Amino acid sequence: MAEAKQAPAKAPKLADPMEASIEASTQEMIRRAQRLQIETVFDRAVTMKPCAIGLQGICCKNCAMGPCRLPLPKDGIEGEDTRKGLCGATANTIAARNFARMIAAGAAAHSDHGRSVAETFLAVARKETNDYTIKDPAKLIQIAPYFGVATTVEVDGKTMDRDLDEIALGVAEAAMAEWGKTGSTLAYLKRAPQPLQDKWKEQGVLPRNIDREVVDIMHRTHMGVDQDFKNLMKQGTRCSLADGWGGAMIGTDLQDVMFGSPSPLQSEANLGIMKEDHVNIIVHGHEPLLSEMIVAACQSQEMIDYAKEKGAKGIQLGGICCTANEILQRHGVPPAGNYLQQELAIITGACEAMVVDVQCVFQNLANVAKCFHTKLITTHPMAKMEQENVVHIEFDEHYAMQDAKRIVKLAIDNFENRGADIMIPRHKMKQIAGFGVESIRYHLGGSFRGDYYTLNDNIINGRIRGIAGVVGCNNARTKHNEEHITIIKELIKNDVIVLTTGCSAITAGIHGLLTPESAAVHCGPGLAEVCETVGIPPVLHLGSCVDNSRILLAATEVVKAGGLGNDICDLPAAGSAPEWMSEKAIAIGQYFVASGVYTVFGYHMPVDGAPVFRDHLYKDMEKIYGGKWDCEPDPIKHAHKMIAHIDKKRKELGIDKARERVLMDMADRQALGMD
Ligand code: BF8
Repeated sequence: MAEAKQAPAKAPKLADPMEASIEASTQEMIRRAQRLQIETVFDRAVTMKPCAIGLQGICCKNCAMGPCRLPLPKDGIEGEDTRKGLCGATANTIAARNFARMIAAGAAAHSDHGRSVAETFLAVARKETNDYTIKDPAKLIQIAPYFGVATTVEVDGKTMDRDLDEIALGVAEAAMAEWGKTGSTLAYLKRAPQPLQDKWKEQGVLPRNIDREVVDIMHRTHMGVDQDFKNLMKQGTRCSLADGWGGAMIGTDLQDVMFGSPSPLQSEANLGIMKEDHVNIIVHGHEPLLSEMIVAACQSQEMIDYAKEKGAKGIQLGGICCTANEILQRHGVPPAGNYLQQELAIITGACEAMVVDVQCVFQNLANVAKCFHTKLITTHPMAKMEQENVVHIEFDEHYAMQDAKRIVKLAIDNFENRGADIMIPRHKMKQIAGFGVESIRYHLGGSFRGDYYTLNDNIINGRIRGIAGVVGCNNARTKHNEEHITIIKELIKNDVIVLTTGCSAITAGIHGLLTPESAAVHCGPGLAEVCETVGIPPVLHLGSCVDNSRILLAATEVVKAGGLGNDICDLPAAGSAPEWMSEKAIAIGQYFVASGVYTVFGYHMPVDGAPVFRDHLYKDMEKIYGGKWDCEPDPIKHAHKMIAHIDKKRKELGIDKARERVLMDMADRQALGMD
């Protein structure tokens, strides 16, 4: 019998670099990866398509009778929606259960990060570690009252400052209790504007403790429990608030107490920050407990000398993802890239070590690292990798500096193993980062009429049309960075000041939007004037994703400063996550919505297969909390939906006319006899 002819092996489909990203160094590195036959996320996004039913949120795999898939009929639904899973679960129930589970996972990720920070702070307060200290005592004193910890004592009828160590211990113990306390609700909820707190109380969504709200979702989404999409979302809301006004906010604050509150500083961003003649160490992940120590270790004379001994000119530290934002905002360490650039940092061939902890870390890093000398080091007990080339060095905060030096030394020792074929893209941009509630107060505050008076005044007089939070991930299903940049540029062109965090902030830095000079190039006349006068960029980098809590508090400060309503939902403000991909983004989106913010996601929302549930998020939420969800993949339309909302709020506040006056040119004013 003749042998069957074998069809020639098909070459795998590869990503087109120009279609995959708008960013030059990313395009260059995708090309290099393809030349070296190293597969990246961009190629996988071409060869593997997402599941259409999962994409719409209507696949239930919560029991072994399923997975039950409830596709929408091609021509839509006429009359009654009769779709059911084996148990009878409707599309609304299934989509709401899936959505709530995303919130639970996102809240768990942020809040468990917050817990690690609180545990370390407790160790500091108990003097069990010398490696961490209290760097911002003012912040400690500021937050203590929310935890019921007194900051003064009465001695002989006189009020005296209380001992800082006692305050620290009180705050640490009270903060730790937030994860499991009984009989009350979360301490930080009282930081929100009173009308918002009243709404939450009326709706019965005040979180009891952080862990309970996550467990509650896992229970009620188990087979055969909550089968009412509105009730499921009520708990989804409660859990999201336990994240934004709970675990994430505590994480941010205690990080500021231990590592210092950020203040504006200059740095750079993009893969071009790596240096050919230096030992390059990339830290990637989220919790700054280890990365803070790695920064200190890299700056130590002992390690610098050791690197020189090994033939390098020094040590270049860079970050990826939110770890990058943490060490950028406090130390000026430059980000090497955002979420979709993690593999590319290794593909330079010049990365001696990539050190990862938790969240947003690709397992494929191990496969990429195998092609080079790069040591991929996992450090967290809950985040290991199965591949054999991965080194696990478990980080213990009680021996923090010792562990950090061990890791840095490993990277330095690896310098001599670097191959000859390296390619570091030249691209990098200058940026100003490190903004926060306090620095906005400093730059845009006023001495007489309230903390955020200058900001409010400029919103009221129309120079600043409104405020937008543009945050979140990259997603390989969208063109890398394109949506972030198009939306941000469209907003600032229309005089909307942008607050940014997470990978969106790194993106803004990479594309040169985090400099004061960019205001003259990209902003409308009103925002450009304000930025030039106070010397700030039109896009303010507020940190990592847990630092979205800073946006909530900044919005609260704007409410407090007066003239723009009584609640966050009254503000001419909107939120956006243009290229979201993570469950954390859904948790963040829901706590923004429940705090009164109109929140638009790009790409898609996993609710399209359940139109009634979708309407609950896109319409009903506004009647309950003042904020609502929306989705718009087209970036220009996306920005204009946000602007339309801002204009609607300006009208409701009666300040829409002021803006028309401000944007008139001299001739218009003269025609009206105004000048
Ligand atoms: O928490 S923005 S890709 S790095 S999830 Fe992840 Fe998304 Fe980046 Fe930070 Ni946030």
